Amino acid sequence: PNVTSSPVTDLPSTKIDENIKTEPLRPGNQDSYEWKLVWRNIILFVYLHMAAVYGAWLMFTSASWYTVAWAILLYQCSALGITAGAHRLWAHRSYKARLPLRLLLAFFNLISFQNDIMEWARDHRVHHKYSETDADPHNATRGFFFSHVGWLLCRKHPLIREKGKGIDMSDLEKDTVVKYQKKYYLILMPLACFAMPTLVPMYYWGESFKNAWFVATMFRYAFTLNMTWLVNSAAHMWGQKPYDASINPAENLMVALGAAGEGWHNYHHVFPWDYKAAELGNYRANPTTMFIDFMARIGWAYDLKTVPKEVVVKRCQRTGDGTLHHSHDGKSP
Ligand code: ST9
Ligand code: ZN
Ligand code: ZN
Repeated sequence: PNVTSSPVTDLPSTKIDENIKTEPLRPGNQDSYEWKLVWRNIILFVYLHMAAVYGAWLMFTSASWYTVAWAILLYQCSALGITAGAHRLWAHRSYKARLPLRLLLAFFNLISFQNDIMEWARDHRVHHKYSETDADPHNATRGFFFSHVGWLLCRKHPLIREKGKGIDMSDLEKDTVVKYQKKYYLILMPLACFAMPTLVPMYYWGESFKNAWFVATMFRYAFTLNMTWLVNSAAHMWGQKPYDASINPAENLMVALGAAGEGWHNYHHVFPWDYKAAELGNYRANPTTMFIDFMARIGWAYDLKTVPKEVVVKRCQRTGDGTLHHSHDGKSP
């Protein structure tokens, strides 16, 4: 349909504060506060990625298959700590979780080391509210590299802090699990992300320190980080836009596959409160939804929020790029 340019003003996810929608930064035309490099981070991330390449080599040449399986398990658990935890539960409140599930997700989240839940959720709320502006921590209009990892290598744009102050975080301040995860983060995170992943293979199946460290810890951590970052870079650049053609976030199957179901990013930016972070059923490349549904069955998750199909269909007709055609049988496709 030819509705791609119609203004979108009815949804919080796409509401952009025109006051702060500034020129995207261009090379050679940056204000002096931009690209204040943080060398500590650059050095650590260069080491991490070199160690991860070595770990990938060891994975095929000398590590035990148990260690490889362990790395895969850690990837899946830490992914859930981000997707089902920091993202869909805490940042978006798209469902509610009882204490045991919150504890489990907070623990998984520590394995992923992507900053504490509070910091992650605040950055993410700012990202949705001020998408593709200087107040967006990983503003994708600054290019693939910046939105992928560059934003973690330099000082934040002052607008992030300024606009971030206005974000309501009171719900998370009241969550004791989030509070304690933050309070003890610098003790718990190194244990969960680095010590435990390395020591378990050494203790339980006699793996060498070298294999355990480079495969289960360095490679697994770098891999999980990059899969997450692809949501900010690739899924903000490439893919179809059936729900809103006027925004950058897109439906990207490859990203969904690597990021436990978080690649359906056009839908997610239009309907961020949907616990599935995607429209289509059948768990299409969406293990996180499967996990939340399972938790709902055992009563640990409840109040799962979603969007009625009619609302989605209308929105597609109004603002989508016409790449998705809904069937009219009343069932979800
Ligand atoms: C990592 C995070 O990798 C990845 C997040 C990805 C998000 C993806 C989202 C996509 C959707 C979900 C998909 C999930 C898919 C998962 C798939 C899994 C397979 N509002 O930070 P500072 C304040 S982390 C309000 O030092 P600098 C702040 O409170 C990797 N205020 O800024 C502070 O105030 P005060 C590991 C804010 O100095 C002040 O500003 N971690 C906000 O510019 C300064 O804060 C790292 O590498 C806000 N939003 O430094 C660490 N933000 O002084 C990386 C900040 O009063 N971080 N403030 O306390 C750093 O080293 C630094 O933050 C920095 C910026 C160098 C990047
Ligand atoms: Zn996004
Ligand atoms: Zn989100």
